[in-house]
Amino acid sequence: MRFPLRSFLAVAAALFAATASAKQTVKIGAALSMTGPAASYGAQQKAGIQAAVDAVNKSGVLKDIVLEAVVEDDASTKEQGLAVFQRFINQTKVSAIIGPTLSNTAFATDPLAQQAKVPVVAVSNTSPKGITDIGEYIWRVSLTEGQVIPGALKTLQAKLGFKTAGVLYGNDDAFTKAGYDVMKATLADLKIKVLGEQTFAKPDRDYNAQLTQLLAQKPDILVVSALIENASGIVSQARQLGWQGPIFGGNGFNNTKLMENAGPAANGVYVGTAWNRTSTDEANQKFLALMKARGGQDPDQFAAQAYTGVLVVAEAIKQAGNKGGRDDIKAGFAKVKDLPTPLGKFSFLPNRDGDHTPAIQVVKDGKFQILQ
Ligand code: 1QQ
Repeated sequence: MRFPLRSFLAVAAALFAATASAKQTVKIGAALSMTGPAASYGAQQKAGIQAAVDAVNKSGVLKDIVLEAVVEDDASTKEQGLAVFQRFINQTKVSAIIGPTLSNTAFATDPLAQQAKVPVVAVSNTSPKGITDIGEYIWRVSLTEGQVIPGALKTLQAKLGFKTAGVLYGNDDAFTKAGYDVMKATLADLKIKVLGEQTFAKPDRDYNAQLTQLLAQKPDILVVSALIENASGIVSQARQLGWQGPIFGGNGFNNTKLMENAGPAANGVYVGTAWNRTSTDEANQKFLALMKARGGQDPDQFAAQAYTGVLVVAEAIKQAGNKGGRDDIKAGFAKVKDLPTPLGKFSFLPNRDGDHTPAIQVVKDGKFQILQ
């Protein structure tokens, strides 16, 4: 029997259409601080997420699934974070949410996602308690202050030999307070005497009164829990007051804005970090090369963690048998094991927090350098 060309073309076109329509878009909502006090973390996170989405789509690892990142500004506030989560859950109908940037916002938003059964991947929340405790839909890539600070302070004490400390922290933010709790407990464990403690709030820009009080006690080290805008002001003003000693900062300091704002005053700042930028692991080298090729600012820990968040969602989809529904992704997270990422081989702990090796960095010659 002769098969007319016209029928052949019709069948081919139908087949093509079927294949083309088999492509399925999986939306990931990214609630990031693009404005407000956490905006410079958000900029890094957005760059990391977009790079990862493009890399995953280009790799073809998810076969017919195409990832799409929908980025919305949580404005560094609980109120805006809640509005964004509501939109993601009910209107954009995302399969998973990455964010929000601040722990302070996550405590308000994540219960909403938990209730709606939408999986969340925290990529920058480091408050040790309470985040993944919200429920089984809440997972976290970012190491907590409890996973980073004790080891970092111990190593630094052995290196620098400090015996006393002055402590300064923000008392109006869930993360800065939680970081302070970890710092205080660690200093006590290491028998480092706290000579004074001072506080500030996010809108503050003048820390001279608190710093003058602390420096008058002549501590060996200044220990600070702050978000980036406060952190860089504190560092500048401490140096202006003549402080030449070490400053140890919590996770809020892990942002390139520190050197941009504080300039040479940032030299001698030490921070525990979840990202070892000098790692020669293939996944890290690929990340660095990709970010460089895309241009824009030099990536920092926040970019690396956000990039990793997307890789983890992609791996969960793969582990779920290439299915991108909300419950598929949640079930897939439990199967992520030793995934190669810029942060190292990544797995989740049974409590859904992340598990990989941290590092310590110091600002030297105006740059973050990994302490060997
Ligand atoms: C938190 C943090 C901030 C410093 C990062 C955005 O770690 O809010 O948990």
